[in-house]
Amino acid sequence: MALREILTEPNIKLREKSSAVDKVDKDLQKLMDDMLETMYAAPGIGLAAIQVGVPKRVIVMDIGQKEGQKNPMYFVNPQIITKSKINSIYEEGCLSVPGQFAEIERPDKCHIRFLDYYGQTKEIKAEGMLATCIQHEMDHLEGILFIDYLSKLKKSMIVKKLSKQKRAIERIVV
Ligand code: GNR
Ligand code: NI
Repeated sequence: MALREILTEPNIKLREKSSAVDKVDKDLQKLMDDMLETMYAAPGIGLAAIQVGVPKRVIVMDIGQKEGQKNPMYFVNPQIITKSKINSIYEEGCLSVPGQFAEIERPDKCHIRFLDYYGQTKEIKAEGMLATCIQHEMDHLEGILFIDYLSKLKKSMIVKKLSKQKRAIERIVV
C-alpha cells in the first residue's frame, strides 16, 4: 500500500468527469487499497479516485460506526436507484477543500447499486451520514464539489482563500 497525494481546489483535474470501470482487477484493488490508506491518514471518512488524480468511478469510505473498529467500504461504478424526496442538512467538509466547512442539504436517504472490492454487484439503502457521504463522493465523480452548492460569494471567498494558501505553500517549496 502507498499514500497518494490528495489534490486540492482550485485544480481543474477535480472538475473532470470520471469514467466507468470495466473490470475490478488487481490494479484496481491496489488503487482502492492506496485510496483507503490515504483516506485514513488524512484523516477523512470518504475519498473518490479523482481526489488522487485518477478519473475512475471508484469511492472508498469508512464512516466509523463502531469506535476503534475499521469498517472500510468500496464502491465501484455506483448508481443511485432511488433517493428520498425528504432532505436533511449536514455540515460537510472535503479533503480537497481543506479547512472549509458548510451546511449542505441533500436527500436524506438513497438506494445505491455498485460493484464491491471483488467486482460483485451489491446494493445498499443508505441514510443519515452514510447517505450524505455517498452523495458527496458521487458528486466528485461528476466533477462537483460541495462548495458548488453555496452562494457565488461564499464559494468565491473559499476559492480565494485556498488559492492564497496554495501560493504560500509554493513559495516555501521553491
Ligand atoms: O472526510 C470527509 N468528511 C465529510 C464530512 C461530511 C460530509 C462529507 C464528508 S467527505 C470528506 C472526505 C472527502 O472529501 N471525500 O470526498
Ligand atoms: Ni470530498
